[in-house]
Amino acid sequence: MNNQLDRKDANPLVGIIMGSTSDWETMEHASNILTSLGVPHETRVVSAHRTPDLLFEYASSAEERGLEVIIAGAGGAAHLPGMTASKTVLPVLGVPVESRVLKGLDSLLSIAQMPGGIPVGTLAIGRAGAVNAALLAAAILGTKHAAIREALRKFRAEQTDRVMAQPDPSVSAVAISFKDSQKGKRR
Ligand code: RP5
Repeated sequence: MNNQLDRKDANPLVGIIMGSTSDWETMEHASNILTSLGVPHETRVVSAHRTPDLLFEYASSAEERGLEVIIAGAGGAAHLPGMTASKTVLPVLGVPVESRVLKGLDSLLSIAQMPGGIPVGTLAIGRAGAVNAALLAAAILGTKHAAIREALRKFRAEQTDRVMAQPDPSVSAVAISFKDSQKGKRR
């Protein structure tokens, strides 16, 4: 297990919470993106079902602690994002973690189907959702923090450049399979 769990930058603007340490495999992608954009954040396990009092305390104190966005990832009966949203007016972005039995469809529906009045911005299931939650958090913060807005602009430009630099998919496919074949040989 990665020891980045329970990380805390000075003056974090984003809180990344998740229902279990088993969610880290997915949620670390959100943390990595925020780190690459220079967004101070904290990460920790807060479970809606196993630590409900901690969840209430975390969500209700988030604003006064200086957080501006919360990213909440959970799987299965994924109540963490919705319950967090019910205790704060900060924007809450929900990441449905892929569950073993239902492949994350349960997580997705649990997070997306909020009653009118308490919104959770729901992202895609799994890694793409975690990445996009971080990018969306940066976009929200970017309306106020110019440095984050510019970091996001740079990220997007570099992403475009990478695609434009390799327009021929057959060349990339050959390069990838060559890399894979070399990996085996080095071991
Ligand atoms: C949810 O139950 C967590 O968010 C996690 O995705 C899922 C399974 O948790 P563990 O049994 O792996 O702790 O609350």
